[in-house]
Amino acid sequence: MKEYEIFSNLKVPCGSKIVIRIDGRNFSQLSHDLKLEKPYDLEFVKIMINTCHEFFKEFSPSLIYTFSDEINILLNEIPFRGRLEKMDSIFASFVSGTFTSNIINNEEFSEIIENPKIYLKPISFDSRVILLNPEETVTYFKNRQNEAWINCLNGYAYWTLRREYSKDEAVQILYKKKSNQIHEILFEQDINIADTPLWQRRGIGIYRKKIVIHGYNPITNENVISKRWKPITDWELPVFNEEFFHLNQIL
Ligand SMILES: Nc1nc2c(ncn2[C@@H]2O[C@H](COP(=O)(O)OP(=O)(O)OP(=O)(O)O)[C@@H](O)[C@H]2O)c(=O)[nH]1
Ligand SMILES: [Mg+2]
Repeated sequence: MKEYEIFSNLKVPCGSKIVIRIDGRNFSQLSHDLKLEKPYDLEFVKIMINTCHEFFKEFSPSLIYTFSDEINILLNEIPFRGRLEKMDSIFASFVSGTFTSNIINNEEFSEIIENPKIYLKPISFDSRVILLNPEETVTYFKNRQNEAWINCLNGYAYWTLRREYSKDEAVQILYKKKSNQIHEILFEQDINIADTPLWQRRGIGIYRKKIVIHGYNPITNENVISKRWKPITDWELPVFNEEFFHLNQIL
C-alpha cells in the first residue's frame, strides 16, 4: 500500500536553508483558560523558552527566535533526509509534548490544572517549513521581529483599552489605526511603549555564544580557562541585521 502514501516523498532540496515556524493552536483560548497575565505573562514566556531549549538540545539548530505563541527555528542542516511530513509532524509534536509537560508541572498553573471542574483541551502547535535562499534568511527574521513589535504595540493598546471598554469597543477604536495613532492612545493612558522590557518589543533569541569556563587541572595543579559554544537565552536582542547573524556565527 506504499503507493498510497503519496506525500511521503515530498522533500526539501539538500543544501537549502530552512526555517520551521511553529505556532500554538488556538492559544487565545488557552491564554484565557490558564488566566495568563495580559498582554505578557512571564511564566508562559519562560515555558516557551524552556521548550525552545529542549528543541535546541535535540535538533541543534543555529537560531531559535520566539515571541507570543510562535517559534522560528533556523536549521542549517536538513534533518530526516529532507522529508517534509517527518519534519512537520515530529517538530510540532515535540514542541506540543514539551510545552504540555512544562505547563502541567508548573506550580503557577497547578490550581487550574488540578481543578476537576476545569477541562483544559489538549495543547497543540502547527508547523510549517519555509525554504529560504541564504540572502533571504536575515530578511525573514527581520520580518518576524517586526511582527513581534506590531504584536507588542497592539497587545498593550488592546488590553489598556479593555480597562475601560468592552471587547467590541476596543477592537473598534483600534480598527485601521496606524502605529503613531496607537502610540498616542497609549500616551493618553500614561503608557510609553519605549519603557516596556526589550524582550516584549523585540522577541527572544536562543543561540550559541562562546562562554569562558574556569576549571582546574588536578594533574598540573593549575587553574585553566577554556571556551565553549553554549546555547544562551538573549532577552535583549538587537534589531536583527546582517552583523548579528555573522558575529554569532549563525549563518
Ligand atoms: N495573555 C497572554 N496571552 C498570550 C501571551 N502570549 C500569547 N498569547 C495568546 O496567544 C495568541 C497568539 O495569537 P495567534 O497565534 O494569532 O492566535 P491563536 O488563538 O493561537 O490562533 P491560531 O494560531 O490561528 O490557532 C494571542 O492572541 C494571545 O491571546 C501572553 O504572554 N499572555
Ligand atoms: Mg497561535
